[in-house]
Amino acid sequence: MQVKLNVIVGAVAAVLCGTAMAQDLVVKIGHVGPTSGAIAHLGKDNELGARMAIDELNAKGVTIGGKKAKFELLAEDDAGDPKQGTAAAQKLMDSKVNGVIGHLNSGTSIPASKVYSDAGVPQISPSATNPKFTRNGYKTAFRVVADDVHLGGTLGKYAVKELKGQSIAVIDDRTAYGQGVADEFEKGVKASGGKVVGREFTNDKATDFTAILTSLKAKKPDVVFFGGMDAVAGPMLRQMKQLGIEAKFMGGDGICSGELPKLAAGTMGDGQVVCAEAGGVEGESKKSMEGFKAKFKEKYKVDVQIYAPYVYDAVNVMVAAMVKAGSAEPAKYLPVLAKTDGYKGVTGTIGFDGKGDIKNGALTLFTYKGGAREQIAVVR
Ligand code: ABU
Repeated sequence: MQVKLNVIVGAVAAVLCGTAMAQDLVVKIGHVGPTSGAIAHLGKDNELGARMAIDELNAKGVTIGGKKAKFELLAEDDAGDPKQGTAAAQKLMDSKVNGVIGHLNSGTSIPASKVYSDAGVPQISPSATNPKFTRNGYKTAFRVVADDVHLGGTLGKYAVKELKGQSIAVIDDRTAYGQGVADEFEKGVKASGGKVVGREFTNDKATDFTAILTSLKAKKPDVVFFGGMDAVAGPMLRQMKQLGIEAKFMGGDGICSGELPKLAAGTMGDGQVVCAEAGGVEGESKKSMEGFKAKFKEKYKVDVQIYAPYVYDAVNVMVAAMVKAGSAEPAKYLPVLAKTDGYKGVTGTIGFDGKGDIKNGALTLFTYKGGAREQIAVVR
């Protein structure tokens, strides 16, 4: 009799369990960044930020519209290349992802945003700062960082007012980000009464800057601003040292990585480099950011480069909108995501304006001492 009862209880449990499993909701989150190429260290940093968020959400257990959600990460590599970025976006659309976090670069995020918009799938970039990303009228494009108008303008003002730059040189890598942030920097310098003595450009794969640095050296710059990424900034710093250019070196978030001192091969002077992260790390968010970095290091045995915390927040903001909407269907949670306001993330408080930009975006200025990044100030 007892044996019979056990069999029945077991069978009922199995049916119930099977029913529950059948009711689980699989939520696919796409992630795209350059996990190959010169800035693969940044792309991998981003991907790990997404994995961390997904692992935690699955461990915690999240219910969306009464169903237990199981989150899956579909990670794609765009190598920082606009064409590969668009192909990766299309691949994610074919895989029917519920939302996308990425891309890392403005040059890939902007063309990919059309693909996501056409499919009606929300995209949150953790790092694309070119203003155009949210100016194409696509309701699906969001970012959790301040843009280059803020970034470049603030750094331009800082170069004149704080670093007391008298003759400022500007170089950019001709990417959507690099050229855009350098243009905004130049405007910021001029608006603050400073003088730009030279403007040169390179590209995002260049390794030899002798010609442009030699040309700028003749203009005796006391500040050199570079619009581009750390993989180019590092060798540029090395060659500045070889050519005897003692100027301060500035850049936006793209150079503000943990890897920069290694890429510059120890040629950076203490306090020589000033860069800015496109988020505000102060007060409560400083503590949560530090907590995130410690957790990240413990889990992955590597330090955060730049954007992993922004990716982590972007995933969580997207999932919070799904929970609130009671649906992971893009058309249903998109209007809720657009109304995000007051979300407390590890990078600060996140809310979106009508364009999909972060409200009250802040910047954190850093320098490097002894090969380590050191915070200078938070600017709103
Ligand atoms: N924001 C710097 C790196 C990413 C980009 O905007 O291209």
